[in-house]
Amino acid sequence: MRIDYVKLTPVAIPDKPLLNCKGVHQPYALRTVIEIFCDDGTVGIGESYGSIKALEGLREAAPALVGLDPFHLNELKARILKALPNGGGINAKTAVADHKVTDVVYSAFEVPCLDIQGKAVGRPVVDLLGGPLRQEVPFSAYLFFKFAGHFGEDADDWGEVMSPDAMVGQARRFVSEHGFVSLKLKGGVLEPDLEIETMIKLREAFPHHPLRIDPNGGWTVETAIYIARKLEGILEYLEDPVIGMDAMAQVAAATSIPLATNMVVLEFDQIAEAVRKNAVKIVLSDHHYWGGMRASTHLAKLCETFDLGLSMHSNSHLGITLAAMTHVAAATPNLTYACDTHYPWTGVDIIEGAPFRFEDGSLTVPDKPGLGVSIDQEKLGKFAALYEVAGVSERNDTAYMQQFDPTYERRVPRW
Ligand code: GKR
Ligand code: MG
Repeated sequence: MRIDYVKLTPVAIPDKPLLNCKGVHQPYALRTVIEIFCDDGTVGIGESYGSIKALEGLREAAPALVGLDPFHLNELKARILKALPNGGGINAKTAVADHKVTDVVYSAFEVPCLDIQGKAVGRPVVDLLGGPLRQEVPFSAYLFFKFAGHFGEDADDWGEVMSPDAMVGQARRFVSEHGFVSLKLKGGVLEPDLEIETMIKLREAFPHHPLRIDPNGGWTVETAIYIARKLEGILEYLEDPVIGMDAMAQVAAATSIPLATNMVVLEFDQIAEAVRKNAVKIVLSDHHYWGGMRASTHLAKLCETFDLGLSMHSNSHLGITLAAMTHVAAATPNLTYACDTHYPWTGVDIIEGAPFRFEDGSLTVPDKPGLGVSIDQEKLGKFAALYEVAGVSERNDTAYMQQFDPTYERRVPRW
């Protein structure tokens, strides 16, 4: 079996005005949908970032896949490294951390190759990763402060959530609609005392739900230590309170709350420094940038070796990504925390049939051959058309926030 050709479709998917420490989500989140066609008619699918640099990297490397045996993932990596000799990162200047284009492109093409392999041998992808250790994968609710509606538009059905009490209401809806157990708050948005109050109110409303807060490095070391002291005994972990390995180590030394990260440990060679400096206790995996689904299971082995916990990161995404996340999570022995997901915020999908449904906050691992999901071409066409008219090729939460508030400045840390 050989790869005949690769089709890349950038899509724009409607998003909600969700706030973080750098601004607010734009009306559309960008993704790229990948289809790999083999000479025997098998098609493998995948989903990756839609930012312009990721898309350009995918476009540049795609021709190198022609003729490749989809089981030969080592050669896939070699061909991508050769096709993208200049490497580089994919993230916009407004982002705080960056991801390597070669890792991102490899990951993006590995998923459809594994989908093809699974279809060829009649087994779900999880079996190619060593088989499932759990049939149900738990996900966490991803709580966001948010504006009532997009700029110049009416309120959406979530309404405005800009206070601790409103956030408890949002959490109640997530828990009642999806059954989520762990609750994660995107912090760094309101002033620190209000975010402390939010976490305390969430604890009162949900005494048995693990709680996390992630300000994406939006706090200074002093603020982070102040907040950590107030939230001792309340959080299961504190994610990226500050930016930089040394700053994380300073906060870690001052609190008993374990620190988690998807911002200072996002490549294998950063693990050594994190361990040496005792900067983090939990690393977030993500097959889109750690170098694929298999590499995510290798990360798990390293975490076990260094006695680090493992959780899973998410960005705005569709169901192909969710399926891949679920396969990886099911095959990872020490994924001991519920995975993040933005899926409920997206509210639309391009997969055939009904979108994924969380039961008691968990998803059942798909058991059909490959990823277990397929593309509804009509839906794909609709969101591809939206990409063409949306006129956005890069995420810029700061610029969008400036439409709401022209005096807003990007400041990380903010508080
Ligand atoms: O969607 O605004 C967001 C998040 O802040 C996202 O961009 C982060 O990558 O969810 C992510 C995180 O855990 O840092
Ligand atoms: Mg994070």
